[in-house]
Amino acid sequence: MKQYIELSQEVENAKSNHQPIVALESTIISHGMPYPQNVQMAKNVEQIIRDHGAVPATIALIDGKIKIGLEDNELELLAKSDNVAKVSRRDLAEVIAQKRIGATTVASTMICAALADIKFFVTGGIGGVHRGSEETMDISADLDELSKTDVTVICAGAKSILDLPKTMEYLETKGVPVIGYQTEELPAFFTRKSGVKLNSTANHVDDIASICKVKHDLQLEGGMVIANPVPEADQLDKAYIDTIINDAVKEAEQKGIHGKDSTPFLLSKIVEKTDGKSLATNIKLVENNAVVGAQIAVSYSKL
Ligand code: PSU
Ligand code: MN
Repeated sequence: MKQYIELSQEVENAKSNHQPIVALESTIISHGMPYPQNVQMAKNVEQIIRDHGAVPATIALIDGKIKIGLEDNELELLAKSDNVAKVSRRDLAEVIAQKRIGATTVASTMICAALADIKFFVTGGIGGVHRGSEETMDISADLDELSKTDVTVICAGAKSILDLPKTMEYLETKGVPVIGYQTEELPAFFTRKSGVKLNSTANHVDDIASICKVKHDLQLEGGMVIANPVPEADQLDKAYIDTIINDAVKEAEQKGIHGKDSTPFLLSKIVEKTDGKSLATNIKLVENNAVVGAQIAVSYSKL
């Protein structure tokens, strides 16, 4: 297995020094945001994690290797190339075998992080149960991964391109803890509220770290979701963004977009229709998640 995994020097050093490490995904870079904001976001988020006492490890597939920690030129490659594969669990072995460039989703980043023994992972939003899933059966592989792989994912909830109540039901069925950070509601990515009540809330990062510790000690399989709302000042108006999301979902239906293309299509439509306002909020919320994710990882490392 080791032959497929390559740590950057920074991550290698962090491992030897037993420093807390925070994983980052690459689909958010290559299929979630336009260039050059995507690469700037990736670099800023890494720096935020360093500034809060942890070491960032952005994960991607390059030249037949799972890279844990990317150099700036590798981040640039993922941000710019138009032949980057979107890699979920299903695609992992194929893209490595074919030595293609692959961007990892939440699901595959969790797998790779677990292979490298990294316990915390920061992103923007997780995939979920899509609207109309009764017909399409479109449920992100992220959700099943969360039930299998022991990595804690810090995110701003999920976008309301998804069916949020069904996403929560699915996670409950699969036994995945979803903990609101200083919130009692599932955040809806661009907005702090979704109307979906959560079962657990933590008001301090130390409380989250100690829940992680017990879960690891008990060897309970699967991950956890830490739902951290976008800062008040950066959130979008709910009615405004809901209209735009509804239009984007309709357009995807009309164009027959489905499968792995669905989420990237919706994300880019939303950026287009908001004249970039959604992108600014998206970047702010990932940065905010990076702060909290690094704090949780640091707290955990002291237990
Ligand atoms: N949601 C976002 N931004 C993203 C994604 C989701 O707000 O970039 C990406 C993540 O990589 C997530 C993936 O794992 O989309 C989910 O894709 P799908 O719905 O095809 O499983
Ligand atoms: Mn899907």
